[in-house]
Amino acid sequence: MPSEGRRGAFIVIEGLDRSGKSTQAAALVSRLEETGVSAKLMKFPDRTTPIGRMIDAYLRSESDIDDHAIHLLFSANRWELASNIERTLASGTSIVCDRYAFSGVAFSASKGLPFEWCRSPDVSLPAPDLTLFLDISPEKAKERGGYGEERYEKEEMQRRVREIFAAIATEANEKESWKWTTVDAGMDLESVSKSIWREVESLLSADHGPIQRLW
Ligand code: T5A
Ligand code: NA
Repeated sequence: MPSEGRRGAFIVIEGLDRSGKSTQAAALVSRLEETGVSAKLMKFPDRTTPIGRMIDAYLRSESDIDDHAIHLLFSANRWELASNIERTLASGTSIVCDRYAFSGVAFSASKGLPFEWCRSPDVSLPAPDLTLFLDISPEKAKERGGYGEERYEKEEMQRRVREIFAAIATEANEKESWKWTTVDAGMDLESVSKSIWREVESLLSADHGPIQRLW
């Protein structure tokens, strides 16, 4: 349990489409609360804001937006909630965040935009203390209902996204302050939850120090 005055932990859950991020993020928030750790669920894109509504229309193919412009909107959607993230952590509440800037880079870079260009708008956003990357093969993800409804849910795109996530993982692990852990998301729900909880427990017992910045 966190000691008095300690900031909350910033935990990001990343992964391919249908890897079980939303399921696991909600389960993790419940488990934290049961353990007596105050926790809040966040999600990107947050489709409820004015920027989020533009992103939602784009993802559902109701509008066409230039690749660069939609990338900046995804980033702007994180920036409009960045101070909220900082306030929440400072108040001692932990955040479990369903997707973050890593998705932003992985999806836009897989469309052919330069990797460094993709990273730049997210520079100096709060960095997570732990990123749990739910890894699943595109074949297995496809077996989990609903695949193919939205713009990026195509096997070839998901394959490229997975490769870029692997490159991001290698780089993230070189930075000691923000840990990246790959979780086998092809297992049953309970087993995935257990792997996640093991990582989170060791994070909670450590001292977080000040909030780091991307990248
Ligand atoms: N994007 C996002 C960008 O391009 N740039 C950005 O900056 C950001 C933030 C929408 C898209 O936006 C892109 C990436 C995405 O393509 P989204 O709203 O998060 O992002 O939507 P999805 O990722 O498509 O969300 P999904 O719902 O598809 O995936 P989840 O959350 O990974 O999966 P979940 O938990 O909903 O589970 C999917 C199904 O699988 C089952 C569930 O019950 C559900 O039916 N399931 C399992 N089945 C068997 N075994 C398990 N272990 C299971 N876990 C879950
Ligand atoms: Na989701």
